[in-house]
Amino acid sequence: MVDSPILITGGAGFIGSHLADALLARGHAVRVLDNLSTGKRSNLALTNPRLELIEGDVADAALVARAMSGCKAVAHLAAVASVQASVDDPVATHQSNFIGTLNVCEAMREHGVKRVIFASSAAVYGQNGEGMAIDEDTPKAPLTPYAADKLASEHYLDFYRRQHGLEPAVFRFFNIFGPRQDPSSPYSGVISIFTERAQAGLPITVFGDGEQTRDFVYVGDLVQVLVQALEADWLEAGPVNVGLNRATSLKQLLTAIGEVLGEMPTVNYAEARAGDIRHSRANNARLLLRYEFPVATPLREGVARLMGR
Ligand code: NAD
Ligand code: UD2
Repeated sequence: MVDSPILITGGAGFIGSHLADALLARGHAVRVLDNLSTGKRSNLALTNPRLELIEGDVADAALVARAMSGCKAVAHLAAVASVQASVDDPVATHQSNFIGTLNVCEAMREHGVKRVIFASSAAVYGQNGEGMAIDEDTPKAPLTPYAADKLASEHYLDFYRRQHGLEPAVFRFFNIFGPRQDPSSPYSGVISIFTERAQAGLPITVFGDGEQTRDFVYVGDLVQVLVQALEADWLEAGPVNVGLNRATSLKQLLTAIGEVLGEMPTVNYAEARAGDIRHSRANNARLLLRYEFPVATPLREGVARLMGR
């Protein structure tokens, strides 16, 4: 019998490629649809015959339908993950970040595929709940095209759930980090930027006083949850925050990097970024109720793995 693959849109990217590795290790066949805009072939185990890469765009409805054919489930992770890119070009990023979701929903309907994981973001809360543990019922305040596209995608997935029986598992990721996260833009994840610069002996710029906090989740821990959501017999509706309910300041992050390197990196302080959120932390009660969350990888260990130590 031919094994039905799990489709991962954006599977050549940071999170998607770790999910592909985990699914292959569990014996699933995997099909990746990715336009390689930020994703890379080298992130994928392409010599594995159970892995297939389709190079193309989720904005192309016909291609998404072809990629969906014969799949047993979908992880829809493809998006322009840079908020700044959505601010600079809302029309172009809308094609990936919203039309892509709609195309996935329609293709699922056409091919009778039910289960879909969706990578939403803490960005849907905007600055609401700042300084508190943000739960899923916190009022939404999408402040950028990126956040608006994520929230609209969530609503459309819920429409397809009610109308067409789709089984969406919507996750609002807080700050995910780990190997393969692209450090090349000034708006890349702070951990990828800091570790890359520290390893190259370059100075690090902290915007603000370094006391701002984030809820950092190691990518391997996130992926264990995504795998459960793909394999579960039954899913409860409603979005789930993915965070540790743990606040880590940039200063604590720098200390962890210094410990792994054996010396403190050189740090410059600059003006805080306009609109920067000071504290972001997830109430993760729903995550812990619905999924078996692993013992969280400690920041220092995650940073060490990222730096290949
Ligand atoms: P990433 O840029 O590494 O991955 C995104 C992937 O999607 C890339 O491989 C890219 O080439 C692909 N892609 C982009 N537009 C596409 C298109 N139109 N058609 C096909 N493929 C396309 O980023 P990531 O951090 O792995 O993000 C994965 C998902 O998680 C994204 O949806 C992102 O918005 C979401 N997310 C990430 C974080 C985080 O902390 N990294 C936080 C919240 C949400
Ligand atoms: C995350 C998302 C962003 C958006 C936002 C919504 C990532 C990479 N960013 O932004 O897309 O969803 O959440 O809340 O997932 N910083 C420095 N120096 C640097 C880079 C960053 O000091 O070189 C600071 C930055 O000003 C911020 C903190 O580090 O205070 C974290 O920055 P980030 O971009 O990694 O994450 P965040 O939560 O601001």
